[in-house]
Amino acid sequence: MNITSIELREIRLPLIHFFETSFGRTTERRIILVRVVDRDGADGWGECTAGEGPFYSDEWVETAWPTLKDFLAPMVVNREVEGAAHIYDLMKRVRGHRMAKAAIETACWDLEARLSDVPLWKYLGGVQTEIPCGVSIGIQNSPEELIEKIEQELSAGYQRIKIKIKRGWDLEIVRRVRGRFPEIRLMGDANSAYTLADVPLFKALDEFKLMMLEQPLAYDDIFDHAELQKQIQTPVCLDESIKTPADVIHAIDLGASRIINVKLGRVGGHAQAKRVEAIARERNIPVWCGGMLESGIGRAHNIAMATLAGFTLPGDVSASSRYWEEDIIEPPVTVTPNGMIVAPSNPGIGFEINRPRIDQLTVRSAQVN
Ligand code: OSB
Ligand code: MG
Repeated sequence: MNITSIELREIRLPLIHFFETSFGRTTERRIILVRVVDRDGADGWGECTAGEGPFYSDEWVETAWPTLKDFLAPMVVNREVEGAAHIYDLMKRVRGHRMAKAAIETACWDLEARLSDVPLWKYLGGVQTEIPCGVSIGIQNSPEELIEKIEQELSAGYQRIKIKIKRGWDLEIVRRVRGRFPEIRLMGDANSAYTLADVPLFKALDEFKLMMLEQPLAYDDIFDHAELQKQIQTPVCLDESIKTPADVIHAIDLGASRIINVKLGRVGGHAQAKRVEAIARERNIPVWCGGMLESGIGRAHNIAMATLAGFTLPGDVSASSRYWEEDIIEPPVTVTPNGMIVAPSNPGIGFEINRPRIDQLTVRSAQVN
């Protein structure tokens, strides 16, 4: 593989409905897209999952853009490498910035799979021809609106409901939702809103038989989560804290995470995600694919990753129509009436890139040769 040029774009894409977590509300996405081109003009696409501000992670759009343009893309362009599996290592001298790295790395996998004429999910070693889907429902303006949203998603077929929790939107909300839906697969995601001083709250939540509690404590913590897990029945699932394969080993061995949320951007791309999945699978820890309100390109990469054998639980990857008036891929991602996404059969990410739409949405672009 020899990438001769890397094209960056930032697009703006308004969400159909705002998305609110314990760290804030998003109404419009700013998304960096990466297109890698080889010397024969073949291309591949990736998406940077960095958000609009440094809240979910320290990486955000305005750190990712110059890091991609001035450091990462120049490390990859015009270098002869064995293949996409080695791209992450080319960028090793840059510390952190995994979401930016993943944008380039995943684009290279798309290119390589396309050139091999194989769907990316198969190329990565995926084994599941369809993946089970859940939804992540943000904090709403009222409990009634939340209940209504859950009803909608259940009737669309989604297999698991995740609700966001924060101080003041936790125990009573869960009690209400559980009262209305006694049997559903339900979980809560705190996005680091709490500390170990809140153990009594988590003990009280045990009664509601949540599938898991996602990232209750600090975004960079593993140790305290192990302490919390000793004191509650509900399985703890780490999201923000898992950035490297070593983090997964530490979290599992400490008893801090009985389930793991894998996000392609957070761990630095497909090669790292494969390592994370393998480590968890060897230790019988189920994983699932998290979401970052991705456009179709990131969504397609998530689908490919989620076909790996260890992804046994429904993830946060759902239909394009839940997010966008019109996606940037064709066809948009759809979900079957029983809550599955069928892995695509076309080469690479398996969806067409809607170039005119991307051009229309672009607010800045750059090219590295
Ligand atoms: O914590 O999983 C999270 C979105 C943005 C940042 C963090 C998270 C999320 C989600 C949304 O939960 C998942 C999705 O629908 O893409
Ligand atoms: Mg989360």
